[in-house]
Amino acid sequence: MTFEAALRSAVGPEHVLIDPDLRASYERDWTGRFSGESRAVVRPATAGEVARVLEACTGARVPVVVQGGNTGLVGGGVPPAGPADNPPVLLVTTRLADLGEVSLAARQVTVGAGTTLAALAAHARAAGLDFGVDLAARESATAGGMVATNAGGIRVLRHGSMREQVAGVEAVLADGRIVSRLDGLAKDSTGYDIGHLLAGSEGTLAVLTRLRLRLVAAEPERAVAFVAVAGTSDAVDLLASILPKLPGLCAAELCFARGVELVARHLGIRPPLEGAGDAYVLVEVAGEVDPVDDLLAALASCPQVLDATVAASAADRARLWALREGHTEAISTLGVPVKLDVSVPVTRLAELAGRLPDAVAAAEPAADLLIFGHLAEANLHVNVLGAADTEGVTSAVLSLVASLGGSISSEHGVGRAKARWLGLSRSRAEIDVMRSVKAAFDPLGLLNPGVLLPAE
Ligand code: 2HG
Ligand code: ZN
Repeated sequence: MTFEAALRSAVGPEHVLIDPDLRASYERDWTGRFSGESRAVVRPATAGEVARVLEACTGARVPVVVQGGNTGLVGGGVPPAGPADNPPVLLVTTRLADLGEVSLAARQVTVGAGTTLAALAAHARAAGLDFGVDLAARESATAGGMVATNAGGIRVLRHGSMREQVAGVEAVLADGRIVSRLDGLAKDSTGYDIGHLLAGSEGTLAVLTRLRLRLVAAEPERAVAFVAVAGTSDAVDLLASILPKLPGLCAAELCFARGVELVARHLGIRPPLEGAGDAYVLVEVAGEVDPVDDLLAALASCPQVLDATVAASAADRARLWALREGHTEAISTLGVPVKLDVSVPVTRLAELAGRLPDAVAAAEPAADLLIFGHLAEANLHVNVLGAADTEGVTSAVLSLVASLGGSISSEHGVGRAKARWLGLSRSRAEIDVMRSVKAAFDPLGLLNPGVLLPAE
C-alpha cells in the first residue's frame, strides 16, 4: 500500500486532502505570518484513526504537524516555510469533537480535543457549571490546542491556565500506541503526570485526542468597568488595591490609548473616556449576586482612577470587552505584525512597558508598536508592525524581557516563532531534560519538528 493509500484507509478518502487548493487554508496561520506546504491534510475523527495515521507516518518516516482550530499565533500548527525534502502530514483535530456527559459530582467533563472552546463552555453552562478558561478566539480555538499551548486568556487570575484545568488526557504516541487516563481521579499519586506534561508540549510529544477537564461553578452575575489611569504603574497599583476588596474579580486587562482608538475606529464606535488617561484597565467581577456595587465601592477608593465607565447591561459589557478583545483583529488590518507574548514579575511591568518603545526603535526605527494584555498576570502582547528585520525586533524585545526576569512566552507557546530564543527563559539543564523527554516520547523526532525546541 502506498503512503497516501494508508492515510486514506486510516481516515476515509474524503478526509485526506491532497489538492493544494483544499490544503491552503490549513497551511497558513491566522496572522498570515506563518505558512508552509504539507503533503496532505488529514482529518481523523477518533483516537484509533489518529493511531493509524501516526503508525503510517512513523513507518514512512514522515513528520507530522498537529493543528487544532488554527488560531495559534506562533507558527506551531502549520508546516515550516520553504521547500521541504520530506513535507509533513498536517493532522487536523477538529473532527475529534465529541462532548461527554458533564459529571456534576466530579465537576468534570470529557471532550474531544477538537472541541471548540465555545462549544465546551456552552456544554458546561447547559449543565449549570462553567469552564474556567476563556479567550477571544473562543469560536475556533480547540480544547486540544489550548492544552498543547497551555493557553491562558482572560480569567487566569480566577481559575488558572489551561494546564490547571486538565484532570486527565487520552493521547496517541508517535508509534501509534494510545495512552488514556480519563478517569479524572481527584487523588492519584502514581508517578509522572503525563497529562500535565503534555500541557504546553505544543504537539511535540504526542497527539491529544480527548481531555478530562475540570469545570467551575457558574457565576451568573457580572459587572464590568473600563477605567482610565495615567499609565502602567498606576494600573498595577489599582490592581493591588482592588484585589483584596473583590474576591469575585475574574479579569483585569490592560490597554493603551493608541490601541483603544484603533479598535474603536475598527468597530465604528467612539472610544470611551477619550483623553482621560494613557492606559485603561478593564475589570470584570463575577458572583452569585450582582457585584456592581462592590465594584463601584472598590473603584471609589482608588486614587489612580481618572475616569471610569461601568456597564449597565449585558450589551454594554460586551461593548467594553470588544474594545479589549478587538485588538488582535484591528491590528491585523494594518499589516502582518510580529507578535510577542511576554510576561514579567508584576513589579517589573511598568518598567517593561516603559522600555519597550526604545528597545523596538533601536532594532527597527520605523516600526509601529502596539501593546495590550492581561494586567493580572503582567502579560503583555507586544505587536510590532512594519518590521523588516523580524529577528532583530524579536531579539530586542525578548532580551529585554529576559533581563527583567520574565518569560518569552506567557500563553501563546513558543512555536516556530520563538524556538531560537528558548534559552532566554530556560536554562541549559532544563533544555537538556526537555530534549530527553522529547526523545523518550518521539525517538524519531517526527512530531512537530522545529516547534518549541531549538535546532541543535
Ligand atoms: C489576546 O489576549 C490574545 O487577545 C491575542 O492572546 C494577543 O493578538 C495578540 O497579540
Ligand atoms: Zn492574550
